[in-house]
Amino acid sequence: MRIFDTATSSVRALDSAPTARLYVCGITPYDATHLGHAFTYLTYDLAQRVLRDAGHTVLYVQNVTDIDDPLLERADRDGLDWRDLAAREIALFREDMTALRMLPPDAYVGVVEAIPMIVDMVAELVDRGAAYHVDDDLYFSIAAAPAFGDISHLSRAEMLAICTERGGDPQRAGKKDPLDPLLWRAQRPGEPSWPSPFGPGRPGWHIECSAIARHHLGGVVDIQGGGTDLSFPHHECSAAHAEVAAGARPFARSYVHTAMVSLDGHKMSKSRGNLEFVSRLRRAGTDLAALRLALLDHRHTDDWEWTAGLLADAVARVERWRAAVALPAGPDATPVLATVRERLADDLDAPGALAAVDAWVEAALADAGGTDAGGPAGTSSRGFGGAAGAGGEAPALVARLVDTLLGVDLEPVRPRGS
Ligand code: 5CA
Ligand code: ZN
Repeated sequence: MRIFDTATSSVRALDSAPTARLYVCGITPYDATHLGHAFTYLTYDLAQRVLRDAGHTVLYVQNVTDIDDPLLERADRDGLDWRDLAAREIALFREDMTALRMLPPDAYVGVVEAIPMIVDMVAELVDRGAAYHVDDDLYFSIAAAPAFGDISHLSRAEMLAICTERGGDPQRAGKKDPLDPLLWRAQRPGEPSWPSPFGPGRPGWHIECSAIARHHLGGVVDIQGGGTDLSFPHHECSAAHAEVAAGARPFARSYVHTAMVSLDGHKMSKSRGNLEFVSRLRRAGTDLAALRLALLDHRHTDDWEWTAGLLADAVARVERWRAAVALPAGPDATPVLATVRERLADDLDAPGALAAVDAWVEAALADAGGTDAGGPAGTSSRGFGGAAGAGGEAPALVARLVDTLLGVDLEPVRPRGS
């Protein structure tokens, strides 16, 4: 499998070791899952499917930022306990991911439960001389990380501008370098805190991912994933923490960043409020196989804009797919299986994979409209139970490959309550 790596700006082969390690940055649970989140998690769901199909064991870890400024601010605004807000949004996220048939991570780890391992890692960075105090807060010195900047390749001016936008504090007095990120934030009045050798407080953002990835995956991760908005400063800083603590590079072999989904001309974001929620679409009775197809019809490397028209098109598409796999027979499906595998292995070209299924569906429907729905004798299809790919076996093979490789269930939609 080949995938686009931000650090080298190139499509690279993933390491072909038997076990593939994926670390994907999870949500900050202060609001519901929107389609941008869903598109990001779909990227790694597909990566997992392709790797498993190729025979790899996949170890997939995702965090959840269940303590951070935006969560405390929202809880305060809405008069909620931050723990209740996080628990509610995490439960909704998990329902949304299940409804979209995302393969779950092997470990889904909250920051609160990970505080001991985070404290250990901060202590290591202190021991290595990579941390310093500003008042009672602890900062990481990027000067200790010679490779800092090698993932996102931004100019210093760009880094400074983006850092302010994405939770950094370059203007704070007393820092050695304005870009130095916070490792441990000393307790402020009214804020939750945990005890530590550096005083009561809570972790900075980036160290959570370094510590959780190291604890649950060990060694070098194959893919560090998230949206493009995480490449800087988040992934740059968490890789720097991990590399300095380990005294070895790299933290990840590939840094994979999913492009942004927008709505009304702007990146869909909780802070801006231009959102389409998975849960709203679910409540509206949306066909979730169609929703998944609508997301799949975009490359993970291209930004795109959500519109209701995309969903309508996907509904029409999935209806044709369902009609075709319900036929008693169809054209040989083994080439479709080969093409879908080949397209997905090529930097997760999901739209290319969908086009291959479309071609089979149209041929099957055209054949069914004619006289002879049969085909030549089947050939065996690796990994799909030795199912023959042609004639009467073909529709079942297509349904299975669409289910397994694309995660789209083509069972007829049953009316609610039955
Ligand atoms: N908790 C941190 C990561 S440690 C965080 O960024 N949380 S988040 O809730 O803001 O985002 C969760 C994931 O969704 C991130 O990978 C982010 O890059 C991705 N994401 C957010 N908005 C969009 C969007 N509009 N399009 C695509 N992906 C998005
Ligand atoms: Zn993260």
